[in-house]
Amino acid sequence: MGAGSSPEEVAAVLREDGCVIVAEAAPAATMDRVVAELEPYLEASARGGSEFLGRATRRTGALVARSPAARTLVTDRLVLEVMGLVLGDHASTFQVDLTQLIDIGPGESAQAIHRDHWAFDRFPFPPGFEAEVGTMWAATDFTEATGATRVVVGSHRWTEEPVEVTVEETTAAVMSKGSVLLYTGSIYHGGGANTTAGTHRIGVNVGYSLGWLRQEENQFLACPPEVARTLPEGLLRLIGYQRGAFALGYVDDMRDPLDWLYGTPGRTATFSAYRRAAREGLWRTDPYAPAGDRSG
Ligand SMILES: O=C(O)CCC(=O)C(=O)O
Ligand SMILES: [Fe+2]
Repeated sequence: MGAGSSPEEVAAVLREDGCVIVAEAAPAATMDRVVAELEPYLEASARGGSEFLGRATRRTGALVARSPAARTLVTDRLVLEVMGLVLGDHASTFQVDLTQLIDIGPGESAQAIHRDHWAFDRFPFPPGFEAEVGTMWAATDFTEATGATRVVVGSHRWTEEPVEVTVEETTAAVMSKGSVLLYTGSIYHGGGANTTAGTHRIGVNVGYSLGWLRQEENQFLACPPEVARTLPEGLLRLIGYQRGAFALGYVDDMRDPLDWLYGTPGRTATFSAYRRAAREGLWRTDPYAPAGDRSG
């Protein structure tokens, strides 16, 4: 779909197919900045220690703390509006689940085909109930040869879990740099094989999940309080500095993590006020305003 598509249009395809590509949703220059900012970390990252993680693949995380350019992807307006439709429709909040730059190097074999929501101890989420949605931003052109992510379109509807899904059943999510693939936690997919002699496939993987689930990447350690205090309110809420549901994740005297972060008194007493603050706060690009500065 084109970058001018509405969130409703993108969400409809995502619900129908389990995945959707939004072409050139970010400028190529943004992708170059992300890679440049993360290059030292990527250099220092070991290759994967298992077949699943990829022995010619390097992964580096903590993107919110390490890369200001990556923050623009994490908070991309279209992506967040789509998440609001496909996750926020059946939960009080959604959150960042993980952030990872994935560099599939030449000679890498295809990753085992899997469902990302297996991470939740293989809890059998009912078909149609999405716990997680991943995004994969192309930081290089994604081609069949470089190892574009492979998906089984429609497999989010499968009620039986087959013993194995083969790469032959998948389609490559071919896309140009700056494009983004959105895919549900329930769709069968995997990183592709890189059959080139010297071309790396680099993707920025940002996952989102329901606010009441444990995050895969621990955002509080990946982005500690001193870094968190430099971030806008919306991004803070996304990485988990808010209650994930009315009663989940409060601090001391039932304060919101944001109030703990800024040393301000708690203020949200009712469920509806909590929910309104969470929904409106997601869009705030300025620092968190302490209690009393706005009506809650
Ligand atoms: O790198 C990719 O294209 C996909 C990676 C993936 O699906 C995973 O690591 O869970
Ligand atoms: Fe995956």
